[in-house]
Amino acid sequence: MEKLKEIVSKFEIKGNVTDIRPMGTGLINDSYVVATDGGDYVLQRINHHVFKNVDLLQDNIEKVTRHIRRKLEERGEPDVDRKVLSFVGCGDKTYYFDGESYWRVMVYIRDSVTHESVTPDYAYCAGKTFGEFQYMLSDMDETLGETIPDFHNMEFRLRQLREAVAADRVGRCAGVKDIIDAFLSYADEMCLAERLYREGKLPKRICHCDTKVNNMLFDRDGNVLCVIDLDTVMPSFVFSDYGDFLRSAANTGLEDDPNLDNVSFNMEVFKAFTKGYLESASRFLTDVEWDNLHYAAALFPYMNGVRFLADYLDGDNYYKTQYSEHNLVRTRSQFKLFESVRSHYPEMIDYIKSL
Ligand code: GN1
Ligand code: MG
Repeated sequence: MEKLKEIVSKFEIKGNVTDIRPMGTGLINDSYVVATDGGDYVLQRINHHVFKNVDLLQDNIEKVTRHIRRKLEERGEPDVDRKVLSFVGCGDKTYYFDGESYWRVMVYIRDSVTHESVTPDYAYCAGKTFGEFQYMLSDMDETLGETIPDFHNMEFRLRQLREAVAADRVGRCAGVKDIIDAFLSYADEMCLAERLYREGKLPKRICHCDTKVNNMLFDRDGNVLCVIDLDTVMPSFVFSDYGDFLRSAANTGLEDDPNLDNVSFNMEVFKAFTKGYLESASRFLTDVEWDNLHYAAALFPYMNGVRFLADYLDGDNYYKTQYSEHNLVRTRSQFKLFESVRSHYPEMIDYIKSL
C-alpha cells in the first residue's frame, strides 16, 4: 500500500489517498482502485513483457480517447466524462516508470459496473456500442502503432504453437497430443482472414482487439457507458471485435470452465449481439466482412485456444494462472466452444442473411 501510494503521488490527482485495493480479473495487467477524498481513480501496472513499447501504447490510447471525446462532444452527448476514459498526467506523460514497472492512472468512472456474462438485452446494447466504437474511429487521421505486432494474426499464432510443440520446453507435449492435433486439424480453415487480406479482399480497420464482455462499463440500469482496456486498440480485421465479444459473452460456461458440459454457444446472445452490431456497423462493413461473421465467431475461441495451449507448452509465461493446469483447462474449454460455434454455422448464416 505504501509503495502504491508513493506511485500514485507521482500523478496529478486531486485529493488525498484514503485507500488502494485490487480490482478486476484481467490476465495481463494489475489494476487497483484508488480512493481519495477528491474522487476515485484506477491505478494500473502495465505488463511491459507483453506491451514492450509503453510510450507507443500510451500514445495510441491518448489519440483514441481524444478522438472519441471530440466525437461525443460534437454530437452533444451528455455526461461525456463517463463515456470515454481520461488519463491523469505525470509530467509531460501519462505513465510513470519506477525503474522496474510502468504505471498509469485514469479517472474511475463513477457508478459503473462490469459484468462477466450478459443477457440478450445487454448483448444487443454491447453490439451497438462496439459497432459505434469502430465507426467513430473509422475517420481517425492519425495512425496507430501495433502495440503487439501480429496480435490477431492466426497464421502467426499457429506458428507460435508449432514452435512450442517443437521445443517442448517443459515436457508437456506428450500428455496433450490429442488437443494439439485437434487444433492443428483446423489450421487451414481458420487462416481464412489472412488469405482474404493478402488477396486484397479484406481491409484492416482500427479495432479494439480485446472486446471481452468485462471490458465494457455499464451503468446501474444496464446501459453501456464506455469501452475500456484500450491497450490493444490497433489496426485489425473487424472480426476481432465481433468475434471476441461472442467468445466471452455467448459462452454458456466459463473461459476456464473445468466442466466442458457447461460450455456451449448461446444462440440467443449471438442473435441479439449480431443485431445490435449490424445496426451500427452496417454503415461501413463490406460484403466480405458481413458474409464471414460466423467464421469470426469461431475464430476467437480457436485463436485463444491456440494461444493458451502454446503458453501451456511453453511453461505458462504469458497469462496469469491460478494452478498448474490452468492454461490447459482454458485450452480445452475454448476448443469445446469453437466446436459448438461451428455446429451452429448453418443457423448463424441464415440469421445474418436475414438482417
Ligand atoms: C487477455 O488482459 P485481458 O485479460 O483483458 C489478452 C487477450 C485475451 C484474453 C483472454 C494483451 O486480456 O488477448 O483474449 O486475455 N490480452 C493480451 O481472456 O494478450
Ligand atoms: Mg480486461
